[in-house]
Formats: sequence, C-alpha cells, structure tokens
Amino acid sequence: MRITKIELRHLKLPLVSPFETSFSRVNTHETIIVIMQAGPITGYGEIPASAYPYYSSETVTTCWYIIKNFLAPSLLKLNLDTPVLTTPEFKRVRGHNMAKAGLIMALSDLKARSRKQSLSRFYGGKRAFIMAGISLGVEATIELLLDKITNALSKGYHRIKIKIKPGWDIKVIQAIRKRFPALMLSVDANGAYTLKDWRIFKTLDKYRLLMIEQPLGYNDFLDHATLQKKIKTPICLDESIKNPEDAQLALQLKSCRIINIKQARVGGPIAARKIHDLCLSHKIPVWCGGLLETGIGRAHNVALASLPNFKLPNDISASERYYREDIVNPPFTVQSDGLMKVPQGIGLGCEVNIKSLNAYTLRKELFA
Ligand code: OSB
Ligand code: MG
Repeated sequence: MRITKIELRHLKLPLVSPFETSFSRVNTHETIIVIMQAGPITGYGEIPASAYPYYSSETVTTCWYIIKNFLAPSLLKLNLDTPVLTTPEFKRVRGHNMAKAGLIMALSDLKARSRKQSLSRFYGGKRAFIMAGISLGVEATIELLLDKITNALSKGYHRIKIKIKPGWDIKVIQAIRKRFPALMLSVDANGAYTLKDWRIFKTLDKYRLLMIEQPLGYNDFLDHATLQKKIKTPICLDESIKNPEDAQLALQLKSCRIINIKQARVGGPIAARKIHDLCLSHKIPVWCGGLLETGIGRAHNVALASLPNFKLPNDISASERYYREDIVNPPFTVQSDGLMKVPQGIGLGCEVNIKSLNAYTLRKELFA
C-alpha cells in the first residue's frame, strides 16, 4: 500500500489554565495535526511545536514550511513498508526533528492500523498501564502552587514536577517539602541556569528530589557533567537530547542519570525507541516528556511510554489537565492509583473527534 494523501491542520486550543515556564507564559497552545492516508486507512500524528521558538528552534510555521516543500513531496506515493528514515529526502533534510516526528507518527499509526495492532503493540510496548505525572508551571504565589499540588494529588497524580527559574526555586521547594514531606517531587529549569549557580543545586540536594531536569544550557553536555559530579540528585536531560547520538554523548560523559524522551524533540518514535534501548543497556531509566499535546500526540506518547524502560512517572496527564474539550474520544483519564490505561484498540486506540478537530483548525493544506 502507498501513501496517497497528507493533510496538515494548524490548531489553536485554549488551555484550561495559563502555563508558565522559565521561558514563557501561555494561555493557548498551537500544534499541527498530520493526517496521512494510504488506500482506505487514515493515520494521525501530531507536531506540538507551538507558535514560539522558545522550547525548541522549531515552530508550527517552520514545520509547515519544511513539510510542504521537502518532506511531504518525498513521502507521497511511498510504499508503507519503506523505512522512511532511509529515504533520500529524510536523510538530506538536516534537523527539523519535530516536522519529521509528526510524519513518522502518522505513518506509524497507519502501519499499526494496517496490521490491526494497537500503537503500543506496534512500538513493542509491554505495559497495560503507564505512570501518569503532572507538570505544574510557575504561579503568582507559593500558596497558589501549593493549592495546585493539593488539587493534583486529589486527582491521583503521584509524581509532581514543578517548573523552576532563578528567584523561583529554593524557597518554593522548601515550602512544598514542609507541606508535603513524602511527595514524589521533581523540578524542571528548562535551561535557565549556568554552572555558576551550582550552589543552588547543591542546596537542593537536601530536599530529596526525584531529579533536576535540564538545569543548564539547552545544548550543553559538559557543564551538566561537571554539575552532576558536584551534586547527589540525579540530573535528567530534556532539551539537550535531540537525537540518539546526543543520548550516547550524555551517557559517555555522565552528563545525566535519567533521560526524558519526547518523540517530537528527537525526530519521532523510531529515534525515541533507539534512545530507550540505549538507555536500557546502560541501566539509565527514561520517562516520557510532554509538550501539551492534544489526544492524538498523547496517544502516541502513551504508546511509547508502555515500553519497558519507561521506569519513572511520565509528563502524561489527563486530557482535562490541558483542554476543556480534547479532540479524541474518549479523552485520556488518570485513575485514583495514578495510572493511565494504555489503549488496546487498533492504531491510536481512540477516535478522532472530527467536529472538534474542525472547530480548532486555523488553516489546513492537502498534499496529494
Ligand atoms: O520542558 O517538559 C518541558 C511543556 C512545554 C514545553 C516544555 C516542557 C513542558 C512541560 C509540560 O513540562 C509537559 C506536559 O504536561 O505536556
Ligand atoms: Mg523539560
């Protein structure tokens, strides 16, 4: 079977509440849905690039441009069984991992559906449930953040991650520890510090954090290795790991003890699985990060997180944590024990709600 059509949808969705990180504060999220057709089968992928080049250098606009001009033409008419990463144009286009990832996700969904398998099964997943976790942004006051944590715990989340930045770190973590002594807590700086700030992280050692995510520069490996030697808390890399070679480098240099895998960031599920396998062979646990995905990207993330070395709770929350109305049915939910079911139906394992997909679409384009 051959790929006959690729459609892109640029979506803009209101968030249930604003999300603030060390690099921005947003009320809405922009993402691209990839709809790929082969004969009678449709596959879906998502590119959660956002409107801004702040988390990653890619945006919805750069992804659209690269897909329209380079990647989509090279995929049309391609046989479903051709390994897409080896096609000349995919190899020739350097970088643009998110653009590539969305296409490979849609292709994977197509392939899983053509074999009548769930995406989890297709990816080699073993878990029937994955560990949900929640990532909470910077708030106006510590008291407001404590309220958000209380609320998250009441919804079943067992691991809370908070965003930190200079001026919103030690005193916040101290207050959380005072109120929730046994909480499984981690922090994410999104690269907001430099090695000169190492004493801050040394101080954090006493708060029993599960990990410190991306404390230093988004391209850095060496300073992270130096910092990891100075502190006891495991460092987890997110932004620095853009492909399997980066993961290899980080493991070799001991820049981190944990890796956050986002398939959008690393170029898709194939690269994600390579990083997973590499980490497994080095006894380094991984977990699945998130980029505020809609139900389509979430289904891909849940399927990926069902692989065996996803040993730590993921940044995968219920649909309602992000959106009042998701674009899939049923929406993703978290159980009171903090677990989320891995859909067992074929492909994504949930229905795409075309009505809400249409309602949030800003523009669309068809390549055939
Ligand atoms: O660094 O993990 C991050 C959201 C947007 C950009 C970067 C990050 C995040 C999150 C939220 O932490 C994860 C999620 O719940 O989707
Ligand atoms: Mg992160």
